[in-house]
Amino acid sequence: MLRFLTAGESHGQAELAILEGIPVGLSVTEEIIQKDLDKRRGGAGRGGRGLIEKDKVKILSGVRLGKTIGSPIALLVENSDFQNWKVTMSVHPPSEQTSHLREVSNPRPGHADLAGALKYGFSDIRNVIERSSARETIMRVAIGSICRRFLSEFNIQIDSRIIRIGKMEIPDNSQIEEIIIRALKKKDTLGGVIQIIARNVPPGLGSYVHWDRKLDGLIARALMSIPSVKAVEIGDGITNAGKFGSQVHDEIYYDEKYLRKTNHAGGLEGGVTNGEDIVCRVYHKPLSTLGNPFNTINLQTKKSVKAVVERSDICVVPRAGVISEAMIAFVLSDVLLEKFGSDNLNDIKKNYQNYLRRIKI
Ligand code: EPS
Repeated sequence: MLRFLTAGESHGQAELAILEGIPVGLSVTEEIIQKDLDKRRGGAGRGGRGLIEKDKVKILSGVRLGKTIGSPIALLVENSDFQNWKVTMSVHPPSEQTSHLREVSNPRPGHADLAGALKYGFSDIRNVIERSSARETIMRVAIGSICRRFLSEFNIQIDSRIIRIGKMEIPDNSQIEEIIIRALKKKDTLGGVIQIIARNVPPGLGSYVHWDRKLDGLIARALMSIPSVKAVEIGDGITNAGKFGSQVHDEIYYDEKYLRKTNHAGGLEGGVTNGEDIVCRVYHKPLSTLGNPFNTINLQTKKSVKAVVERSDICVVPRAGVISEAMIAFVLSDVLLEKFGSDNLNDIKKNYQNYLRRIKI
């Protein structure tokens, strides 16, 4: 139903996206998208790039007089840093003046550098770094913002909170900066865990009938595709694996609608929403650009060298919640459109209300 593509290199002219499948009649403004982009931009653990970029979004198509018109929505965020990288990121072959540009040949363990260079046959890892950069997530957040706007028409809300930075449990956000500064002083990086919750999700989204329509699988794929995410948990999936069934399943009762006493399943049973909140956790690995770089192999000489030290962040966790929220917003919008129709917002709302009446919630 819904699909998007992004384009853009981290230091290229711009980040771009095309989103197709949002129904007619949804109010969308640059201001709404900008609020989410601003959440992604700043915060503790951000490297130098955060000071350079403003991440201002432009809507180029698909919206007329503040409302969607059914055609693809094109979004653009220009990279301010392109001005500083213009020569490096030129689309023209290097002239004599630019031929001194140094190739990146020392891949960072943990990054896409080596695997990407081998896959495409690059001698210059810069070609990999530019596209594998987490800067691409700017467009996911912009897309997610539109999807979130759509979901809010059905009163579905998505938010997130940090559970852990490194090994430290984070009850509130007050210690985050201190933990990250400690890592920075050690020239090291940190990962962590973020919990995302989608509230007021109706039962019956997704499907149990085939593997590629199961909503837990679709959510896991979407979250896993976020740079630095190495594990995804739905509900209490990880701890549940070590418990008895009697400690894990969520008893059903009825109070004008079907409800559960607990929500260990994280709102999903058999790949279908059950009406409880969808609860997921994403596990981010520590970033792989290390101030004290690891040993690696130079692509040209095959000799042992230190990995390249690129400008990078220390920890993405403080600002990454909005990226996971965006990916969940996209997936939920897609399955909602699949179930209730896809062209016109008012038609979809009527179908939705009929469904709620039928299942009496
Ligand atoms: C990012 C932009 C990047 C990094 C970061 C995310 O900018 P630069 O490479 O110019 O510093 O700050 O990307 C990574 C940490 C990574 O590993 O790719 C952004 O705008 O989010």
